[in-house]
Amino acid sequence: MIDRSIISAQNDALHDDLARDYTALGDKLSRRGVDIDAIKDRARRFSVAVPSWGTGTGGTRFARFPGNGEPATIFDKLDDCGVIHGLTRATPRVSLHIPWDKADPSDLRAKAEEHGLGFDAMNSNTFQDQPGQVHSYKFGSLSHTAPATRAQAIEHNLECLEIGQKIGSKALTVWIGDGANFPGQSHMGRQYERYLSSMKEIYAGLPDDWRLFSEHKIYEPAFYSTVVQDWGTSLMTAQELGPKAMCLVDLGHHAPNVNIEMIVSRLIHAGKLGGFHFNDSKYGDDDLDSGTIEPYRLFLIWNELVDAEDTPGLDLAHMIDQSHNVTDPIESLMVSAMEIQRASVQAALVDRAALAGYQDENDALMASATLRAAFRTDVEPILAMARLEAGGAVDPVATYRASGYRAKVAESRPKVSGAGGGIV
Ligand code: LRH
Ligand code: MN
Ligand code: MN
Repeated sequence: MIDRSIISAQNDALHDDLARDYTALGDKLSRRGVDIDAIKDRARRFSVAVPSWGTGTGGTRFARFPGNGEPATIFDKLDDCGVIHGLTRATPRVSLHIPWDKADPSDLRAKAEEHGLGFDAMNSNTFQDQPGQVHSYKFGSLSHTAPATRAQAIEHNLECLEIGQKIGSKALTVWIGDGANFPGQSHMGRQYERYLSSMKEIYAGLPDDWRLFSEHKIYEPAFYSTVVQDWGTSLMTAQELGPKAMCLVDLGHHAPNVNIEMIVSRLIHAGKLGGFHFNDSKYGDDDLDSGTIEPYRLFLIWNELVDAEDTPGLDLAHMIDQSHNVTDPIESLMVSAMEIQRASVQAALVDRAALAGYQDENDALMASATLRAAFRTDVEPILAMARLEAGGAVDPVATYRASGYRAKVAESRPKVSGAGGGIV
């Protein structure tokens, strides 16, 4: 993929400066009673899954402007995921979307193993019609009024479980676009009951060691009401389904200004937080690169996760869910993985004993300053050292650019035109 010698040459050039920066930061942290090597080990243990669909250039409903050397198949996508993990050492798993990524499971497994990758949650797709599909999802899928359409959508989810079991996945994420565009279009109560009974059938097919994630989203494609519109409905669903059902929080699926870290805290309290789709947003489900718009919010979410990390049974599936319209997706995914990792490491620097003291004393100013002291710490030397020691690149983007990977794969991958297209 990317020649080891290119990674080494790039790393060698940066090594001395990094070693100096790491020592200086270590001194600074030790004055705060923090052992930098322990934090670095935490950075090394961090991982987040890459969405297969994020490796291609995304689009809007207006247009898609593809880049050169875009992955044409799931195997190309897995090659790109291999590059992302090879350089960042932080993304050892890939999340697949079916039927977009449908292929012989043994071939999928072999290709993933070639890159030392595994598979995270499977994602079903009943928000689009596929060629040859008998029943349309135009008016819904798992909550459709017609039993035959619901049966088809259930069957698709069961097929995802089947494929997932063959490739070593342990979770299924269900997100549906079902809802209504107009008041009165659907009976909101009956529609939810139909959804729930479909989910019960999927849950019944779930292997014992699997989990079922329900992903909420406030709106889009339905613009008046959505069946699983918020964490309330998602939690209710997970509670009704049983212990293997959990909630998945996609950061972009909330109204602007919603306090997502508080949702995280509540779901942890309920024992129902299952995982994340990380991304960032300014207005809605923008699917922008993680940490590019509201890095403090990302930190605050991680602050809740670090605070609760010893909670019995808390086992989170961290995944990215982004759409890259104007950047090279490999670069965006690498930077995003590192930004999520950065937030997790910064959150580990919060002086929790001091914070608890300030909270108990109602010292709002010092409590908030304690969080910001951790957020303001430049942990880049820790992340870079963790990457270096794990065999990755000190500067993944510079190394990737120096490798000429995109131009090389463009020689064998088919050219795609953006004319007329727009999706995810
Ligand atoms: C819906 C969503 C969901 C889908 C993905 C493509 O907006 O976040 O996770 O599977 O986008
Ligand atoms: Mn998502
Ligand atoms: Mn989304």
